[in-house]
Amino acid sequence: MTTGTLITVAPTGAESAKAEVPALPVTLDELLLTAKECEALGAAVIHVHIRDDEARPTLDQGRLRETVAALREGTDLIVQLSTGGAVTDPEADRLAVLDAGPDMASCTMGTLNFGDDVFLNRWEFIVDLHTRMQERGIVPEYEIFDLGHLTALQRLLGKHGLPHGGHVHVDFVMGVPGGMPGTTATLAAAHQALRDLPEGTTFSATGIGRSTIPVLLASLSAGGHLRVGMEDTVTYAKGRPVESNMQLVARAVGFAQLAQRPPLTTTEARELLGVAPR
Ligand code: KMH
Ligand code: ZN
Repeated sequence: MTTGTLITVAPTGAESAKAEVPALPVTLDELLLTAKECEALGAAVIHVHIRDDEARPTLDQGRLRETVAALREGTDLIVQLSTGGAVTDPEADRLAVLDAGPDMASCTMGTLNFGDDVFLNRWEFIVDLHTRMQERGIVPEYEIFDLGHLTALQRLLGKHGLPHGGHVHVDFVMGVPGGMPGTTATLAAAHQALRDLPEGTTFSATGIGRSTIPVLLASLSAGGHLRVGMEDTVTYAKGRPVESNMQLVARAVGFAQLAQRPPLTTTEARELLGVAPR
């Protein structure tokens, strides 16, 4: 049954520089304001990367804890921390992200070329992330950058069991140079491949850069959910930089309403994803 639309905002990421994208939220105050405004517009989940005082990506444990606490205090959003971090982050720091106690965390299902870099996700590291999240009651979002990552997920669940909460939710991250392209045909193939995963598995999708709108439309039409934000998209339209994450969330909400699949509330999103109520 097609339900409303889960909208995740990914406001910051690790790839864009504040100097080049001044609207990027990099301080805790900027992140919190963005979170509150995106929640008011219809976002239910926030996918969080944090920055240091020089606006560089960091996985500093104190900052992560402070960020989780501030988002919980100031919003009802489901707080999803990135364990992907930046391509330069060591595995130990990425695993330690879970110590900050988020509601959810990302878990990328394989290694891929990432532009000129390599985003390393060894099998043992994926297993560590998955099993630690099971032990700690953190709900994973499995990040799928390529179709083979779905096969890896099938293997992971077969060997190590369902995630905490029992529900499987994946996010198709499309259009990364080195990953699957952000096209309707590829989204349809990825959607088809979900039949090999547990019944009831849900998906979101996000398209990097100019694949943003095709992926958004394809996901809505296939019964999927949406991730939007400046982690993935810094150009709103040809020649027009994104002004804020709110602009991207507002556009996603508009498309979801047109599709007669209005945004899920945070309570509905918790039910869908198997995240415990606050
Ligand atoms: N920044 C990328 C290297 C995630 O957040 O889990 C990884 C990424 C995926 O963004
Ligand atoms: Zn991310």
